[in-house]
Amino acid sequence: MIKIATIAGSDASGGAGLEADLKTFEEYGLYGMAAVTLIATMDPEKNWAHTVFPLDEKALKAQLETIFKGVGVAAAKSGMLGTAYAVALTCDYISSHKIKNYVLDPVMVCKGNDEALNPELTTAIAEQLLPLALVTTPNLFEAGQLSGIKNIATIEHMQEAARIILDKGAATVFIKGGSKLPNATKAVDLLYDGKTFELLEAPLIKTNWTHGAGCTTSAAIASGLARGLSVYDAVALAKRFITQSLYGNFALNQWIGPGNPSTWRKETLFT
Ligand code: PXL
Repeated sequence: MIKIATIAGSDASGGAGLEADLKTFEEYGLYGMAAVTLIATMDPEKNWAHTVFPLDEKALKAQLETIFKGVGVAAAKSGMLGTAYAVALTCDYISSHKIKNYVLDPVMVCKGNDEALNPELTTAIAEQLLPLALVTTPNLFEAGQLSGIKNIATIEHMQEAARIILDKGAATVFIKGGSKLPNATKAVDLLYDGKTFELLEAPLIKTNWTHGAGCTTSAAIASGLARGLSVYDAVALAKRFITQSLYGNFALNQWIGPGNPSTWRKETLFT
């Protein structure tokens, strides 16, 4: 059995965070483990406002010890870290256990919330985790924060941001969410390894129910790497996987709706 881990927050509503990661690992036929960094809850009395409850440092370290020392993994990803000690511990365990297939999802916001959760963490993530990651998967907002290019509005802006993020030590960057560029007619994402820019295209799925799409994408890339795919092949397969997942989108309530990572399996079984 190929083992894989996520270091991420728990989304009590189940669509994003480590819940999305574990569902994705399962679809790839992997044995998934999770180190919980924080628990995110949403208040139905307050328009689904998010609250974040970080786990204490000792509890996070004990989970990382269980996973990386006690079991071992073929790949890992990190998502919402939320605290400076979660960034430092992630750096410590990924580097000391020499995890080559490490995917950094530099989560800074939840969908629907415009403000970065912890702006001071952006620097810590860039300095400590970017150089360790084989693939870094910012959305447009996060690519803007990491590169200093605000208002990424064109493919050229995405390319410029990717160049700057590579200069900061990333090995490969995959900027997601070209579907959010003004007047986008396709979901175009950008992969850059310092040599070539690859545009990955998929049909634009018009829905607001995309909660967890970023988490699912980075988990799928890590899963492909765990299975021995090249970076390009892992990213290309992840792009197909997230497109399929978004075809299966649905509403959880009036505020939020996720994709469905199992759509691919159902389509294979029932169509
Ligand atoms: O989608 C970003 C995200 C990541 N991780 C957790 C979350 C969210 C958004 O809600 O709750 C735990």
